[in-house]
Amino acid sequence: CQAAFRTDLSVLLEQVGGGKESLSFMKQRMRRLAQQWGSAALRLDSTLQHRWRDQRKILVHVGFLTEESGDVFSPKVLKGGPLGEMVQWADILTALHVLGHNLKISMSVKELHGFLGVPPGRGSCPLTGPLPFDLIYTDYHGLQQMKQHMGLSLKKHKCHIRVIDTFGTEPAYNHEEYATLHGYRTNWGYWNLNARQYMTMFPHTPDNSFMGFVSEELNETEKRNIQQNKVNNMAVVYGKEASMWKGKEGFLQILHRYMEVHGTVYYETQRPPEVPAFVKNHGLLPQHELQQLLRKAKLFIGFGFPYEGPAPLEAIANGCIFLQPKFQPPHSSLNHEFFRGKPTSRGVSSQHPYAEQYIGRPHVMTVDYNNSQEFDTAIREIMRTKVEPYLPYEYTCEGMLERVHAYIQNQDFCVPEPPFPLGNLSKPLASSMSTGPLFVPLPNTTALGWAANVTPPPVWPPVSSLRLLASQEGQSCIETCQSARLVCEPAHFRFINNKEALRGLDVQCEALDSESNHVLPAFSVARRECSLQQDPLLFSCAGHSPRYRRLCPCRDFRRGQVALCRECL
Ligand code: U2F
Repeated sequence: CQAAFRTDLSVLLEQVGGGKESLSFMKQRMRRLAQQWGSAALRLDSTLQHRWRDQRKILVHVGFLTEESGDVFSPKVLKGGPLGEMVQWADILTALHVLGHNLKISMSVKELHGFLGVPPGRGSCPLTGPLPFDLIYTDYHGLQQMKQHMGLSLKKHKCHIRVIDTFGTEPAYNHEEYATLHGYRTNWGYWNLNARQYMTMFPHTPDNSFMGFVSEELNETEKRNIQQNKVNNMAVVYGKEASMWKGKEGFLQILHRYMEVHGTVYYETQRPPEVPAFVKNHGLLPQHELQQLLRKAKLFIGFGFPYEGPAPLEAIANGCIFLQPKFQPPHSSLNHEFFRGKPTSRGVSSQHPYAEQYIGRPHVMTVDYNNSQEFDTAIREIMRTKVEPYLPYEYTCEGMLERVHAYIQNQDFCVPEPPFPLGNLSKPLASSMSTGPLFVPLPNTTALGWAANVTPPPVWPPVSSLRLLASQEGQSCIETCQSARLVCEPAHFRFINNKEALRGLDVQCEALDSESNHVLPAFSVARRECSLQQDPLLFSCAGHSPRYRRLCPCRDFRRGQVALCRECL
């Protein structure tokens, strides 16, 4: 079947059902953004020139909202608890619906059974027939539930699964045996998926796929009005739960010297003691009222928690400057309670690294809060600076639709990706080496060694986007690619895991072996040793080691849409 764009959300709203606060929150959000989704759908349809898109049968099983997982989120929706996850699930459901797929939604284990065709009362019976879905979007809780109820057949069907995973899962943690042997075992990892099956909230882990969410978009008139009505000395504090304000009196005092301070902190009967009397606390607001407050405010200020939430993007989209603390050293699962047990060692360099690295000044200021002089100067600078509302394309509805469309049509983890046959690579590589030892643009697929009469399996992202670089010692491929204004592309590792790539980089190997280690392929300059990767599950952009320079498969990306290469659409 062909998937046709949908601009009406009523069927989706019905499917989501009701009752719980979390579902009402999601539905309210869907209704509020419905028009924005509709017009984005029409624009994307015309950009894609009404091209054929396969309609997929998709199951969305939201594990963390099931009673069986304890559902600790729903009761806190109106009490300052996390809403980021619900924002994202609401947007994923909407994107899949708008793209025209055949969608089933499950929020309980019973519904999950029903959709998978597991007979009632035979909970742990393996699913015998074919999987009735092309794709299943779930989370770590849902994955656990599917394992319990599908038994061994999960293994057979797991290539169809996508795991929504806010903070990301690095390959070393995902590989069960490797994680167990090398100390990467955590509460969540070890599912042996292709790491691109994990989908994150921000594009922070290129080993995973970037799913994201959307933020409110403004038209030119709204933007102008906002700029005219900005109150230069009005600040809103980021933090809807009183605990996020604990120990921040000093900063709040400095801030209050210059600005009127507003908050949206949940409270039951009286002002929480953490919130000083000079703060105008509005209590937790419904999303649209928060947007109105942000439209007036000049500054949205974070005090370090929550990490990587949606709110700073909403503030910047409404013309605020976001001020946040730098973390030196970065916070990670190795040094911070919040990240402990999460399947990643990624370091978070500030409260919101995406805002810091992808947006930056003048919309975002990241400063050392331990230096009160620096903090003070930043506030005064913010009051003087004029900014326009700004929303990166990848966080618009059109951007999210474009990305999810590209994943659905092109990512296929069910066909095995063979190691790339080594053919006559040396010629084109050797000739392009003259452009510099560390930068080798690779040629097209035929030149890469496929015989002329063999149709190569579809390669996505296309090989044309690949640029091979060597890292410095101790550097990861994430950093290496970033420093060349490229992004690490794990799907391209299989093209550079070979002798020819080493030769292309002019590496002298006295010994060449192959091992299972998440920093490979790589070479040691001191020992003149080169090692290739033996286990494709361990290909990792994140890995680094002081002893090795890594071979890095970087790729280009579209402006404002880092998930997609220039020729990816
Ligand atoms: C993040 O979760 P949070 O829910 O704490 O993230 P926030 O950035 O605070 O905001 C989520 C939404 O809450 C809304 C706001 C955002 O879209 O519009 N909101 C509101 O409706 N009313 C208010 O008064 C204030 C905010 C992150 F998303 C999660 O993945 C993490 O688990 C969590 C912890 O790091 O942080």
